[in-house]
This record gives sequence, structure tokens and C-alpha cells, in this order.
Amino acid sequence: MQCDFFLGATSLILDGDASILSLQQVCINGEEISGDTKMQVEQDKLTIHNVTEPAEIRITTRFNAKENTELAGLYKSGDNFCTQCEAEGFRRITYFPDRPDVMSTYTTTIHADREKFPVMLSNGNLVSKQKVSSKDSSMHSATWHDPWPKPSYLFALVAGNLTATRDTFCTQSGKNVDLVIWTDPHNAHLTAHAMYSLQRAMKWDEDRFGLEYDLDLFNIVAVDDFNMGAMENKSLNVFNSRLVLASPDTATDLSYEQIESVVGHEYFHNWTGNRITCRDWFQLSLKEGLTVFRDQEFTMDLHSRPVARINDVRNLRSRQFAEDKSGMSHPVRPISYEKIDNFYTATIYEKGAEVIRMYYTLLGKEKFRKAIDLYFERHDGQACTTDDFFAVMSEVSSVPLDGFERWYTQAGTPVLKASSEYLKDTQQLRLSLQQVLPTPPEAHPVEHMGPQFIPVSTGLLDDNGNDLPLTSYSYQEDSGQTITTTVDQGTTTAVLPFKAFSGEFLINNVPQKPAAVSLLRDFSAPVVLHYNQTAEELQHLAKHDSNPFNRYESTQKLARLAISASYYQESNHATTFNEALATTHGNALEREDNSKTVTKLDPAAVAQMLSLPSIEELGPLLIQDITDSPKDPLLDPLLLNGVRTQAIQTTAEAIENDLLQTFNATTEALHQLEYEPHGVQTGLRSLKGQIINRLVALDEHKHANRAHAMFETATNMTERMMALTALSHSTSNYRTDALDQFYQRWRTEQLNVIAWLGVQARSEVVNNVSKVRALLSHESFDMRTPNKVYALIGGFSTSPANFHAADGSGYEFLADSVLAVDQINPQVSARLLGPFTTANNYQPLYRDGMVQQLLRLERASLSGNASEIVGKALR
Ligand code: BAL
Ligand code: ZN
Repeated sequence: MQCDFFLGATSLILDGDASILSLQQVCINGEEISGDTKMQVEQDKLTIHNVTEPAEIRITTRFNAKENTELAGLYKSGDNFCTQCEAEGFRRITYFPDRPDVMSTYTTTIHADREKFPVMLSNGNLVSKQKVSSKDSSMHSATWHDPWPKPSYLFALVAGNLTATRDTFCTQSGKNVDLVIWTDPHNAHLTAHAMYSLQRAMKWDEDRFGLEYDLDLFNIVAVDDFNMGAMENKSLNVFNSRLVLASPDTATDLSYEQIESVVGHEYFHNWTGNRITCRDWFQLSLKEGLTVFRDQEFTMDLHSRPVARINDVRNLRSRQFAEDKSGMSHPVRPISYEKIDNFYTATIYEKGAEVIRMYYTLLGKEKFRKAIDLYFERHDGQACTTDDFFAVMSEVSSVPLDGFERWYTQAGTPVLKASSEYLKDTQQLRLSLQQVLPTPPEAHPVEHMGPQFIPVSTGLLDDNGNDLPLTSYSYQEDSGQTITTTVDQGTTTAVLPFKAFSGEFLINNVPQKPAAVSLLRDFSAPVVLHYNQTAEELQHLAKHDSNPFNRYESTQKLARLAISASYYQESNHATTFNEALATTHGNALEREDNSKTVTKLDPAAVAQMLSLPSIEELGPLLIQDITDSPKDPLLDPLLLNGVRTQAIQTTAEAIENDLLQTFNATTEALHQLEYEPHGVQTGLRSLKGQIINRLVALDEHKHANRAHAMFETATNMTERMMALTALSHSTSNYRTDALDQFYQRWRTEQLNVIAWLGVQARSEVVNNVSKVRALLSHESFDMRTPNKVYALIGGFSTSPANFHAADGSGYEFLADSVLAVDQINPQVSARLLGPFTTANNYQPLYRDGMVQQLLRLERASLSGNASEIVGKALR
């Protein structure tokens, strides 16, 4: 490997991990050096003394890639070699200044056995490939050169017996790019969707952002053993095979959607990440938040914008809001870390994307594009910071962005408290807002925290459900001066720029008292909204709001209120909200008379409206919802799970006939269609899946046979898995039969086996822990394969009934598993620990059970990755 970098000091300090590397030789300008006066090797670095510029430094290291079970650096997946260098894997290959701001050009030569490793890849362009010259040698070599300077975390190398699926893409300037997807030979037939997704991503980035690909070749390699989802190495993306391979029999609709989104995400990194990278790892969200925003927009432009937005917000609430309420709470730009691998979090990614979306909301589509253009013009080829990004946005924005930068520096989810009053005399609606920031970690004393800039997208509905036109709004500044802002004619949604701890907006020229106020449309800021609304107002919004996100949100709020009233034994409220929820669900299922469509609304949106908030979503929202209340804020997860299940059953009972009718209608409609992983049929399947779950949860004796029939007649993985999931929570014999059938039929397909492990792990059947423990020894399970570990052990922790079992058996299982996995792969064991980081949110019975296991883990000699999470969970 050849790399150019500048030496700034006489002692050159290079990162390196001596737990894997064995240093063989160091030569400077062709002369070998040795001895303590010339160099020192320590556990994490190599120091070479008295180096004068310019110098050629040649370092030879040895390591055993086969035993590299951490899957960081160069390792073996099956019979193939591959690399993962982000964040600090390159130092497990050789000694190097392994930081994102050291940009170098790389020339890589690979030598390998010709038969075992016919394919040898690295970044950039293939310069030469040849047999090793001696006559009977079985070796060959390949040299690659990447002309673009890049940090070491983007380096990649792959060698193995791989099959290529090839296609091309003609860029906007007429350049032909070769596209290749490399897989194990038996999987080559599963790459069509990934290839099509790549082509669509390349086109979309040109159309939407004017960004063209900058090399002649783009490779994707699918590997089975991978810690993350995928990696954006320059021109040689390496992917977890579950995010490349797909056929109707091995992938669900959701997998198809994820493949498209992640292929897009990694491709989009070529500009937001590779061409402009991060100055240091504290800036990780600069590339990840922005690239998630870009992949979200890609999905929205290709499919349904509201459905995609709802999915993104559900994901944010269940993962990132929960993280904010945990020992892992950190700002989008973290203040400290022990292991950067632990900070590839929902806060960096998903909250980071919300921060970008708020710029987008405030600037508008055109100005946002102008600002992004300026970002590329000014910073192409540089290693940058979130401050650089903020600077270009501020420069282009017509709204002053003061207070916005606190989204990067202050941890936690703000609570936005709202109240409204109609002022008949002046024909105004007064909207009073207050933001309450969470109690910060020590690094941010309360007195140093300032208000965050919250864009509040607002609309008003009349009695018939129509939007009232908006003309202007007024706001009284701290100085006492009132500013009136006119909104564009015909506008029915105004983005109110709320930047204070408290303030009042007056919406002018409102001729009548609105029947309902629609706040935070499209979820215009990542906050928890407290706004008192009656069941009638929420039902009105659920039925009529012109903003589909808020139609969904109103049903979710009814569900949250129903569940929280039952949880706190407020039976009158519980009855009111449960009834309102059932009516809303019934309304959502309405179909047009004489219409061929299954539902009036998009079936995908109906499925979302019918789904109740998950326990992960409910937990932090429930805690937040009662902050003003004298009630105990510590959660009882089993009680919460129980009342949630009850709400599912009560509402399903009230609309059982509607559910059955729609179930039959979706079955019939789907029967007419040949499987495609997109379009209206995916919505129909998701509605069908939602309904079968509700029915089996309502009465398994009555409905498990229906789920079993759905399983047996399914012609695709989506419906098969939906039926299997519904059955997995039941105790009926149909469950065992379906699971057995599934395994027998699909045991040779790794992706199906992983799904099979996961569905059993997530089951809510009581005492499932023993079944899951048994699966650890099943022939299909392998502790060294992250996908299997995440499915079985990670999946188990998402089952509230079993993870939080009152006897502590769930917590013990997780701790036992972490101890075992940590010996093999610390990045994976650290991720498994996530559920323990919320220990302090629970009532003593549960918290103490988790703490007992955390203390047990603390006493064991864990990896640095796992210890950091244990420490944070205990603080
Ligand atoms: N950079 C790590 C994988 C990803 O976010 O694309
Ligand atoms: Zn990324």
C-alpha cells in the first residue's frame, strides 16, 4: 500500500492495534530501522523517532484475518476476505494516522491464490491484474488505484470466489459507469432489486441534488458476516447480505424497501461523507444525519411521502426518543466517547436527519438546495464540521437561525407545551408555546442551556374539516416589539418559528373558532408535544386533517391517551378514549360504495392508523406525558404491555366485523395480483398483516386457523412472515406447526433462517426464554454471525413480556448472552446491551433486576465497547 501524507513532527505517531497486529519491519527511505531509540511499539500505537520530510516509510505487519472475529479491519466472511474500516478498523490492518481528517490517495496491490480468490478488489480503478510470473505459481495479483484522496476509514479490500452481476449507468454528462454487484455464486440470482435500486439512486442524486458519480466503476459486495448494515467505502461498498439479496421467497416488502433505502444511503455518501468528510468523529452526524435525510427523501420521492414520513417518525420515537431517556443520551454532536463504535446511534443518524429536515422546513426546498450547492462548492475535498454546515445554511436562509445550533449541542428531547384560545373580538387564534428542556447530563449544566429553534407547522380546521386559509401571524419579541409575518396567499399551513422558552403567536384573520388546531404538521420538529385536545377534536383531525401525518398522529394520540388512562386506572377516560379509538379505526377502514378499492384511504396509511404505538414508543412518551402530574413516572413495563394488549383487544372487538371484511377484501385483491414489492399491493399486504395480528390477539381460538391458512397459502415471504408473526404470539398448535413447516422448507436459505430465529425470539408467549436459550444450540445458530445474534438475542429483548419477566430470567439471559458474545465481537455485544441502558426508567422491581445483571457484567472483564455501555447504564 502506498500513501502520501505530510509529516508535521520529527516523531511520527501512528495508530495501530497490537492486539491483532504483529509488526514485522519498518523501513525509512529503504533502510530498516529497529531499537527503542528509533521506534517504539505500544498497545495502540507505533512511534517512529527522528523522521525528516520527505520520507518513504514502508511498514510490514502480519495478522490472522481468520481469527479476527471482531469483524473490524481485514477479516474472513465464509471463504472470502473483506474489510470494515469505519471507524477505526484500518489500524487493525497496518500502522497509520487513522483519523478522518488525514486524506491520502491509495494504491493497493493484492496477492492471492488464483483458484481460491479469483476476484480481488479495492477502491478506485483496476490498474493491472496478472499471474505471478514464476511458471508453477498458483498466485496472482491485482493493483488498484483510487485517484480521490480519502481518509483510511473509506479504504476497502475484498478477495474471494465471487460472482458478478453487471449493469451500467449513463450519467448526466454522458459518462458510462460500470456497476457490479458481487455475491457468493449461489446468490447471484438475488441481486436484481439492489441493482435497480442503485441505478435509481444515481439518477435521483443527479435530478434532486445535481450530483454525478465521479469514477468509472461502482462495486457492491454482499457478505454474510457484517457488524453494520453496509459501508460506503469509495467505489467499493461492502454490504450485509440481508441488504442486497432479495427474492419474493426470501425477502419481505420491508426488506425490499430497506434494500432500496440502504443502497441509496451508501451511494449518497459518495458526496455527503466521501467527497466531504468529517474533521473528527464528534462530527459523525455531519455525514450520517445528512445522508439519512437524503435517503429518506429518496424513499419519499419514489413512493408515498406521508407513509414514508410516518415510518421515519415511528422509528425516531421508538429508538431515538428512548435513547434520549437512557444512560446513552447524548447530543447530535457528542461531547465525549470511549469507543466511537458505540456512537453509531439513533441520535447521530435519525435525530441528525431531523435536524437537517428542520433546516429544510425553514429554508424551503429551493433555498435548501441553494445552501447544499454552496456546501459542495465551498467544502468539496475537505474534512468538515457541523458548524461549517450550519454556516452555509445560515448564510442562505432568509429566517435568522439563532438558537438552531443548540440542536447539535444539547442532548434530550424537548417537550413543547401548547395551549390555544380563540379571540372572537379580534378574530385571532392565540397559540401559547413553551419549551421544556430535559435535565441535562453533567456536561451541560441547566443554566447554560438555551432555547432551541422549533419550527411549528400549524394549520386550522373548520367544522366541516376544511383547512382555514391563513394570512399572517404576529409574535411579540422579548424586546416588546410585535413582528407580523405575512404568509403566502392560499397557504393553509404556517411554519411558526419558535425560538424562546415561552412565547405567544397570534394567528390573524381567523373568522370563526376553529374546530381543531393541527400542530406540528409532518412532525416539523423532534419534540414531544403536550397539547390538550378532546377525544372529539382528535377524531375530527383523524378524519379530516389535510395533513396525512397529523391524521395518523391523531389516532396515535387517541391510542396513547387510551393506554395511559388504563395504565393509571382512570376508567372513565379509558372508556372514552378506547371508544373514540375504535370509532376512528372503524372510520379508517371505510370503503367507497361500489368501489373496487379495499379502503377509501391509501391502504398503507390505513395500516399505519390501525397500528398502536409500540412499547418502545409508548415508554418515553408516557414518561413525558405525565411530567406535570403527581403520578409515579417510573414505568411498570409488564403493566404497560398488558394494557396495550387490552387496548388492541378492546378496539378489535368493537370493529371485528369490519376487520374481517377488510381482511377478506385484501385477500381477494391480492389474489388478483402477481407479487411485486412496490405499489398499492404493499399497502394491501401491510393492512392484511395488521389485521391478522389484531384478530389473533383478540381471540386466538377463533382466528389462529385464519392465520394458519394465510401462512399455508402465502405465495411470498411478506404474507408468510405476517401470518407466522401473528401465530408466534399464540399458544395454539398452529404455531408449532407453522414454525416447523417454515424451517423444513427454508433451512438452506440463510435470510429465511434468520427471520425464523427472530420471529421466535420476539414471541410474547410467557416463559419463552427457555425456548430462546434452546435455540442458541440449534444447528442454524452461530454466535459469530451478527445477523443471527441480532435476530435471536436482540429480538428477545424486544419482547416486553419475556425480557421484563418478573423473575428476572429475561435480564439474566441477556447478560449471559452479552458475556458470551463479548468474547467474540465487542461491537455486537455493546449493541445488545442497549435495553439495559433504560434501567432507571423502571419501577424498582425491574430496575433492580437489570442493575443486578449490570453489576455482574461490570465485575466480568468485558471489552472496552461493552464496558462503556455498562458504565452508562449504571450512571
Ligand atoms: N458509515 C457507516 C455505515 C453507514 O452509515 O452508511
Ligand atoms: Zn451512513
